[in-house]
Amino acid sequence: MTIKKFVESDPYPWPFDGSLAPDNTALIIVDMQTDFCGIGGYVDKMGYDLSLTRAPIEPIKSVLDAMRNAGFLIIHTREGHRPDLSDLPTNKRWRSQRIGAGIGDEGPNGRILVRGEPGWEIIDELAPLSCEVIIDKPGKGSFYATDLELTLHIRGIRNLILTGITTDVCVHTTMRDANDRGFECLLLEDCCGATDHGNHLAAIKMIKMQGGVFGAVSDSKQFLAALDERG
Ligand code: C5J
Repeated sequence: MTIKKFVESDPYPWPFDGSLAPDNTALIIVDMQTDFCGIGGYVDKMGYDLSLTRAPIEPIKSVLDAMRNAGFLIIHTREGHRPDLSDLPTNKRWRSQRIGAGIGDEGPNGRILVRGEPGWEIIDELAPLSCEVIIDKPGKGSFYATDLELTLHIRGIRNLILTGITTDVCVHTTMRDANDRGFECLLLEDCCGATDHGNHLAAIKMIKMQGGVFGAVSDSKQFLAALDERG
């Protein structure tokens, strides 16, 4: 007999068929890097309120600890570019310079959004373990120009729990791309944050349209309660 497990979520109990287990589900933590939530990083230099992108740190940590203990696959992503900037589109660089946070330029945490620089590293609170997967991506989505899809298929993953920053940009792009590839997606809203709270709320609302057009939305408490149920 298969025991079905659902997370209380909106607009439907997730996953759709109740098949939720460590061998078919992964946690994705998107871009919890100093450049997006640390002092002197890319988001800080653009003048946004860091408390919005730091708010998900503790909720993510609680989900990360529980999923690590239960043996789920953990995936971290990092947005960033090669030191020679050969993978940085000219218009992306131009726009970032225009707003005072030029990608590739020197900042308080080294060169902004450049691989290997201190600002590009994942924050200590959520540091990956050596056994965990890290996906380096040059864009907003985690599938574009990466081996994420191959990694998920090899591990037999069908369900994705989405967390990280920012809700409306990299998390949303990743969720949309995952949904189009047939993955069953759940976004945990307190485990995400945006540079504008209105955009965070709008991004969450968009997911719930059309019966769950990109998947479903829940939070860390409901997710942890579902993990606890029946072990
Ligand atoms: C952005 C991201 N917002 N991680 N990146 O540029 O969402």
